[in-house]
Amino acid sequence: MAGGNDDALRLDARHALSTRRAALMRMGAIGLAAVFVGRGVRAAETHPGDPNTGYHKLAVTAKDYAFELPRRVPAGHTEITLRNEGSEEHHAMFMRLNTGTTTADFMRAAKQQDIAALFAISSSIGGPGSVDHGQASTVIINLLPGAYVVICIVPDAQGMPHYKMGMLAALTVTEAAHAEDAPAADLTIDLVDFAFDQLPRQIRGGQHLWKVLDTGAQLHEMVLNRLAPGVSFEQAKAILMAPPTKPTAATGADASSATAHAAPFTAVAGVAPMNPASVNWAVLNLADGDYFAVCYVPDPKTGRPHFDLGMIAPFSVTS
Ligand SMILES: [Cu+2]
Repeated sequence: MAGGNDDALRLDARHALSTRRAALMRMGAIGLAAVFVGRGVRAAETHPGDPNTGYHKLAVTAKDYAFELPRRVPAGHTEITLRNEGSEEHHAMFMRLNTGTTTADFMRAAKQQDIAALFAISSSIGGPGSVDHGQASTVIINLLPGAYVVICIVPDAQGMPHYKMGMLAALTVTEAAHAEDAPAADLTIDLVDFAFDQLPRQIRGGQHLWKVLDTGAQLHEMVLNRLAPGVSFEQAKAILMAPPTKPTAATGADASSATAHAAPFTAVAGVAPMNPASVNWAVLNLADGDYFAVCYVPDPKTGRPHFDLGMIAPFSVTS
């Protein structure tokens, strides 16, 4: 890529990203333990058809700003697909309510400024990871009976987490009606503080089933971004690492104009932020290309996103 285009690309993307990153840093400063930075500008892309793993299916649709999903599902290993029909990036985090916590308690806690209020009464078992507009992500999770609320904590350009704008939906998981075995994974990835352990640099194209475990002490996610042709991992990393720009009245306009340009990378699959000891199986159908895995969850101590601490890694897919 020519130097001029390169600079323009970096500048455009940085505006969009740094706005959300700046929002994250502000939230970190007021004690939010788990909200994380927004990311890449979007690009329309087709997504692969429904995977067919043979597991019970749960379809979730994300819009700006709402979820559509059934109110009740049976327990057991479940293939959960999130389709993003919104314009912003979204994920579906499955928050399992603690014993004694009601959905009404959760909805009240969601009105508090600090997301820590949610983690005091529930924990995330993961879910389909963040994807951009037009993309779909699929995971298999062993759903235990109980009360859940599905939320999106990706922030908008002003730093408002989407769950505060309507992206939260109650779900009841009823006693098991089906009891399949756990899926057989072709790869196991540990989310540790702060790395993607055992993520290979080279992956064969096509269908994959990755077992993803949070073996760390913090909340972690794995977002798989596909780099646009001609964009390098180093460029993408530089965009993410760029220091936040000062929020100004013009920043919002800059961010939206930047999205009119080609995206340097697109979120195509992954697993949502999950509490330690959670297990998700990511159902993947990867086209050839260059990718990177990233975790945007902030470290509660420093407020720095995990990718700043090492949780970002490139890989390539070739058939
Ligand atoms: Cu992380």
